[in-house]
Amino acid sequence: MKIEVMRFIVQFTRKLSTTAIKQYAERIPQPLRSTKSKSDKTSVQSFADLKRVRVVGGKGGDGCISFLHLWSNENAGPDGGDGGNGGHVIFKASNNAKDLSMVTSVLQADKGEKGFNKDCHGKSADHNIIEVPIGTVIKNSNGKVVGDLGVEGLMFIAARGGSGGKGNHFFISDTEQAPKISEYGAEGEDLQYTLEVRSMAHLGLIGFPNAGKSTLLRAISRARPKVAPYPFTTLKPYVGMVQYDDYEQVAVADLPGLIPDSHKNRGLGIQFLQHAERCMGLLYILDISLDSPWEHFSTLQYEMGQFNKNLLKRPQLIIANKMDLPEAEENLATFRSKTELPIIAISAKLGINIKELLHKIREIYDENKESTS
Ligand SMILES: Nc1nc2c(ncn2[C@@H]2O[C@H](COP(=O)(O)OP(=O)(O)OP(=O)(O)O)[C@@H](O)[C@H]2O)c(=O)[nH]1
Ligand SMILES: [Mg+2]
Repeated sequence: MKIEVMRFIVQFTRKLSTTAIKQYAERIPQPLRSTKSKSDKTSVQSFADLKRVRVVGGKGGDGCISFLHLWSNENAGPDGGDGGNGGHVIFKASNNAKDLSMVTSVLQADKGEKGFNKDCHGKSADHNIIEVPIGTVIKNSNGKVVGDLGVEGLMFIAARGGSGGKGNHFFISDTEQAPKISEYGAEGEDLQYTLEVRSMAHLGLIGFPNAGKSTLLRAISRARPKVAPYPFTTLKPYVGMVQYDDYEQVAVADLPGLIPDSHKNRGLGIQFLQHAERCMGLLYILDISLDSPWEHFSTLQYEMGQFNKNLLKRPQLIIANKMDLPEAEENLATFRSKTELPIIAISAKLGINIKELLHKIREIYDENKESTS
């Protein structure tokens, strides 16, 4: 009897644990509110995804001219040491770097030390290794891609340092026993590159100025882009992280506003559209309280398509913002009747329906994360 009871208990707990695991695997990840409050620092950092840099390799150290004099031998021969090599400038893909904001526009490596007497060679300079985000593409001054740092630890030598000059001991020959010549160290390379981060965020917010992109990013993450009731408040991209309770994080980018003819470089133009290209999916955000928001949506799509047809094939979601305003309900109903695409109605300012939006964002992320990794 006792054994039967035991067997029943074991079977019951086993069944319970498998259902618990199954339930956990099937459950929808819940978005989390950050436990940390927003930073109270005055400076707000934008996301630098493009940078033009000049790189200069270190100069090699000069060789030394010297003759050894000993008490027993006045002319003990030349003993000038070689100069050390100049350092290289190297870009290295690293998980520590999230964007290019820490990369300065001129990057220089140290000079090699000069040679000394008694055959002492100068010290070679250390290389200047600059950490850049994984997925940085390096283009030379002609716009040709010369490096693609897609894997952690991968390096690209951007500018070689000059080699150190030879000291006069090097020039001893049968005919010349006391050469009074040495080499200067070579100059390092001096080149220009453009660095581009291939992927900026998982999802990018696309919309006209004042649609509420920055307000939404502030509502869903700890990012602090400026919000103001005038157009073009945001001129640089900002990235915020949305956290979920299964430890996944989705990066959402607030991009500068788009206007008709952006693809012809009007407004912030091409530069803006390049930011959009670096996002896996696009969130079209519309001010639904304005007249005919469906026309705004088709203008946004037209601009994206004119710039790059592939952008239209990316995963997308329409967000109808400012649902708290009077005309919103009516406009939304008309918009829904005109399109079959899913529309999520929210109010970024009052925080209405944000949870549903975050679930939808997670769905898009889960469906497409393989394509980005
Ligand atoms: N009533 C209402 N106002 C909103 C809502 N969301 C944003 N706003 C207001 O709309 C104005 C513009 O918001 P922003 O977030 O700066 O808009 P943006 O799209 O980032 O604009 P740019 O950076 O200029 O492209 C601000 O005054 C916000 O307070 C909303 O859901 N309801
Ligand atoms: Mg903004």
